[in-house]
This record gives sequence, structure tokens and C-alpha cells, in this order.
Amino acid sequence: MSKILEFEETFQAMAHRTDRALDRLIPGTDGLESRVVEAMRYSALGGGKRLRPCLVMASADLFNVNRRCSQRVAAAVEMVHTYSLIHDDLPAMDDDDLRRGKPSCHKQYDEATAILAGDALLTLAFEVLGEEETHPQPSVRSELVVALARAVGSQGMVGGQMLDLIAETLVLDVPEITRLQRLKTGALINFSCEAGAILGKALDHQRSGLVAYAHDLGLAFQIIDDLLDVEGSTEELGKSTGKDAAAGKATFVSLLGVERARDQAEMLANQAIKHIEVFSDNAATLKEFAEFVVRRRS
Ligand code: GRG
Repeated sequence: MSKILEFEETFQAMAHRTDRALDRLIPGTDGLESRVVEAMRYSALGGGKRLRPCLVMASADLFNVNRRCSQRVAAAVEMVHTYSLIHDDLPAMDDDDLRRGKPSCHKQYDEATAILAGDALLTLAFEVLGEEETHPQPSVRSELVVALARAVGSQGMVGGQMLDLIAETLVLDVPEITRLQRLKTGALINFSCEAGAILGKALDHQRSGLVAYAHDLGLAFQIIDDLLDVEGSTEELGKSTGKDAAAGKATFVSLLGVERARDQAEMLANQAIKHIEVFSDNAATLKEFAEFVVRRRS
């Protein structure tokens, strides 16, 4: 089997494991309040590439972490990611009607339900990390909770989203866009890779290798996301395209041009791969993941 097909099988298997864990961990739909649970399940299940959960599992596999544990952390990361997409699609934010090829949460339900579904997914993620099944040692669980909170709060994803809203009225330059993206999308990608190191009690040099990998991978991912926004179609991506250009928002592509942006993404993916050479052949999935991120079409 070719290396690409083999990777795609591994990636699919990890995505299925994530779906099963999400299905188990998000409660059933009983009682008068079941509308919010339905909305959580609607947005979290059936759709999405599951890139971040795959990073959690692949980085945890480097340290032979029990898969029942890494799966729970992977699902928690996907819950946080789904919350961010639900809130990002709201009229007060990016105002998008389509997500993962179907009506966005507030279109399918209503704005209030979408806000609550996002809030409940975010809090459920921390509940899952704090539970004993995630890791037998309380210190490991607490490290996961603190690291995720830092990654997605005002010094991480929420801060990046604030900058993104500001970018609608101010023209940012390349260093400012890089910082925005590092926070908005990079911080959760960072946590996804670092979570494996936390679960596996990695040595310092192993952990910093993973953090450096995540840093470059996150930027490469974002540049490709910007390119797809220009070159991809709504059908392929399952979300609306061309919005940044229409809003006059600066992106890596508007600032660097299509060709330089693609070169930059490839350079970053190669650099990311160099950072994990410390794991030699054991890091094959993470290496192929970086290659996948630059060739993806959705
Ligand atoms: C509302 C607090 C808050 C934050 C929102 C992550 C984010 C911040 C907004 C998402 C909007 C967006 C299009 C960001 C660009 C990169 C990105 C995160 C794309 C979506 O991630 P994928 O491609 O999506 O992994 P799937 O659906 O495959 O999971």
C-alpha cells in the first residue's frame, strides 16, 4: 500500500475513534432541555475532518499512552473546536449560514440555542479532562485542564478571535496576521500536540520538539486555509468561501500572493517535520500529517 493510502487509513481510523468517543461523552437527549443537547450533537457529530483529535492521538502514541485516555482528550479538543465554530458562525461574529456542508447551528436551531450549545460543549470538554478515566494521576489531569484553558482563553483562541474582529476595521501587516493566527487557530493545534506530551510525561526536549512542530504546522494549516478560501469551492469545503477578500480583510494570501503563500506553507510543513526528527520513525504519522495539511483540498 502507498504511504499516502496508509496514512489516510490511519487518519480515518482516528477520526472514527473520535466520533465514537464524542457520541459516548455527549449526553443523550432526554428532558425538556434536550434541544440544547440535540444542537451539541448536531454540530459535533457527522462532519469535520477531525484534524486536532488526530494530532492528540498521534502525539500520545509516541509515548504509548493508553488509547482510552488519548481518545478522551481528543474528543475534548474536538468539543472545544466545535464550540468555536458554532460561536464563530453567529451573526455577531462571522455570520455564516453553512458549516461542514449543512446549516450552521444557529440556522438549524436558533441563536440562543447555538450560544448555549457552544457553552455546553466548552464546559463538557473540561469535565472530560478532569475525570479519572482521562488519566489516573490528578497532576496530569490538572496539567491538561490548565494547558487547554490557556490555549483557548484571552491569551489564546479568544484573544485571536478578538484580533480577527479588529482586523475588519484595521489593515494588519504580516507579523500582526501571524500573531492573530497563532492565537486564533495555532493555540488549539499547539495544545493538541502538547497534550500527547502531557499524557505521556515526555522529556523536556521531546515536548519542545512537539511544540515547535505544532507552531509551524499551525501556520502552514492557516496559510492553506486562506488559499482554499480563494481557490476552493463551497461544495468542496462545506462552508462559504471568499468572505475575507469580500470584507477587505488582510490574509496571508492577500499579503503574500498565492504563489509565495503556497511556498511558505510548504517550507513551514518541512520545518515542522524537522522538529520531530527526535522521534525518528515513530513519528511517521505526524510527518505524514504535515504533508497532508499542505496537500488537502478541504
Ligand atoms: C468564537 C471564541 C471563538 C473563536 C473562534 C477557530 C475560530 C475562532 C474560528 C473558526 C473560523 C475559521 C474559518 C478559522 C480558520 C481556520 C479554521 C479553524 C478552520 C476550521 O477548521 P477545520 O478546517 O474544520 O479543521 P473542520 O470542520 O474540518 O473541523
